Amino acid sequence: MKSVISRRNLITSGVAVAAGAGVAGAASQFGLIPPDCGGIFGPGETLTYAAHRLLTGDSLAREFPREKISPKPFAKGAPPSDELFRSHQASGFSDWKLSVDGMVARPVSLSIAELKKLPVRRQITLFVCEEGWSYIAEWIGVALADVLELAGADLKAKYVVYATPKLQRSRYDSVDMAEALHPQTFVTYGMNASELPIGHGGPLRMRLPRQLGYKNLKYLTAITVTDELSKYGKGRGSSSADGKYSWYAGI
Ligand SMILES: Nc1nc2c(c(=O)[nH]1)N[C@H]1C(S)=C(S)[C@@H](COP(=O)(O)O)O[C@H]1N2
Ligand SMILES: [Mo]
Repeated sequence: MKSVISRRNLITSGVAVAAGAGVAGAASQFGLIPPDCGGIFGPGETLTYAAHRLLTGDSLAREFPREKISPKPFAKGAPPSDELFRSHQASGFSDWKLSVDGMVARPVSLSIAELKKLPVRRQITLFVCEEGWSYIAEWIGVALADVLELAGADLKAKYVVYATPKLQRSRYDSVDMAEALHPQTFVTYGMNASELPIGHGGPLRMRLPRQLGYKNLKYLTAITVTDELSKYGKGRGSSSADGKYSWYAGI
């Protein structure tokens, strides 16, 4: 365990950097400019992202003991009603694939069975929706870092985009490479000791316990490593940010 002192030093130095150079100056110095930095809320978005990154760095989301798992986690929204999704469901998702491409040495397309061969990771963490509800659950899957390593991703790339391109109500989102490589950033296929329920994004879902619910994309089928977000949607790095939400949703 790191001592409280070192964390405090980290925070103090973060504050010093922020105060000394101004958060905006530090933001550009450290490349902490979010893709939704334009528009009237842009400066605020940059301030939040840069300040949060400088202050919290690689901190871990709190993990809970098993007895804290919520007995009835809330599953938001209906599962996809597409023909394609239903046919996958009918075949037990045996043909579900996760593609990994972009700035990678070896583009891959992985089945759930193949993902299950990678080291299994577990976390019992709080899931928080921006609408004000939350629950604690155990999430089981693989580290996104391990998936990126398998594909030989260029770790100097800026972003990892993740999406559901084949579904009718297609969504995409992205994180910076630091968040993608964070040890608690998982591609999950299990929840609370069973398969990931469809209501919670089964068969495959991105889990980022340091970010609000909407970044935790359900029905994941595609991952792309890239330096450039402008070609996705409206270029703000996320379907949510193309709407009214922030690209960075750190909690
Ligand atoms: N594909 C997809 N992923 C999604 C959503 C969605 O509508 N579609 N909703 C998001 C929002 S706003 C929240 S709060 C969480 C809800 O996750 P839960 O139903 O497992 O609690 O999923 C997120 N991921
Ligand atoms: Mo949400």
